[in-house]
Amino acid sequence: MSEPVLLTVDTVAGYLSREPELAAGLDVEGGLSVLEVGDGNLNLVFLIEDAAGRRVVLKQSLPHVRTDPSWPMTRERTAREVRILREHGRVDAEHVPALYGFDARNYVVAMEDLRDHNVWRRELIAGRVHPYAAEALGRYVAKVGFATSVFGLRGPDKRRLVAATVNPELSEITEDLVFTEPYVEHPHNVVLAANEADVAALREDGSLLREIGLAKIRFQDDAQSLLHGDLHTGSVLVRESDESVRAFDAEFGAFGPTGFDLGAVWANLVIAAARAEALGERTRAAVILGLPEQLWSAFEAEYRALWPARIDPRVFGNEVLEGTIARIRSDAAVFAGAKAIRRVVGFAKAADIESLDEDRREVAARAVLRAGRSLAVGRLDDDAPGNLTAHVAEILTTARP
Ligand code: SR1
Ligand code: MG
Repeated sequence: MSEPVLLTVDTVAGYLSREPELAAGLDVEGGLSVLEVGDGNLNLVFLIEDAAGRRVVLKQSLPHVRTDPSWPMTRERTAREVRILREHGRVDAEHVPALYGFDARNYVVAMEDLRDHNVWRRELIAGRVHPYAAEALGRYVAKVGFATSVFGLRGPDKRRLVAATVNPELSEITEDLVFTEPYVEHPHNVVLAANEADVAALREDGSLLREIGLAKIRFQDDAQSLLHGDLHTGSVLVRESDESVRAFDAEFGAFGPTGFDLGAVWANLVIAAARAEALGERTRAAVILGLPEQLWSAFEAEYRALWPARIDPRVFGNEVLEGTIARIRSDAAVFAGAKAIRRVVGFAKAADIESLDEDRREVAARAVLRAGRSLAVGRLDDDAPGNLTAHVAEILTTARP
């Protein structure tokens, strides 16, 4: 058996000639234009167009972290992403890219070209908020969260799906990067000298460490629903003309607590708001800070609307719905806190903060760390997203340069 090929811009056309089922109807022989646009931490991404303007995307995993070749990474993650795409697409095709095919030998997935969309994080950085995306993501998380939970799957079906979607290596990365490394000395952690005291304060905060430790256990133990697993604003594509919103890059997907995906969106909106505040764009910061509430409201409304279709209403009465919603709300807040803090302290920082000049970066980083703490711990007193947002807003404005 030959080694898997590693695609380049120059070899994509030949590869598609040999793998016509991945070409998704493109006329390969008539000539292709190929661009490599991967800008995440892990993969190659090729945008391909034929002479007639038909398009497809190929995504191929590298055997290591793209931004750190000394860090090996299982290529099986592509098969796992394909499985998530398939499951999520079955439930909510509107909010994920269409899947065209998968070459398991070479770890290449063919999917819908969404170049007429933009990455939400880049848009937020450029000052374009796309507020409709929060509500769309709330509905997406509710639909897949419900359909892949015990409310949407019979016990044996759910257990089979849990077994088929385990993602040990990438889940461990999340365990380490989100819940452990920011709280210990680790070479992945880099902050401005001026923020070192802020990080030290977090590490001495017993209440925060308790919540982060317990949240890590929930992430590890709880198989509530099939998560996207990395739903930050860089994993979301938006198109203003028809308010299209797509979650992509689900290679970290696995079963976990439903609130984890909501928390990822929430954290990255706090980060975007901290950037806007640091730049003195207060109105925009306020608009962005209002989005987690819209995310939550859309999630809750959709989840409640799906409730009558649940499996086994004999046992799952309305009080179970209330308990489940309360649990997801509380989880979303602590995961938001953890995910906000990790993007400032550890590996894979947020461009929203990193692209600021040093003075503003210091202020924004401090604000995000304090906001993250407030989300993780403050929710114990009051986990209403609106009230938590008010606390976060206060923290961001107090930290103004
Ligand atoms: C080595 S992967 C680093 C990070 O990039 C992804 O976006 C995930 O968030 C992961 O933690
Ligand atoms: Mg990614």
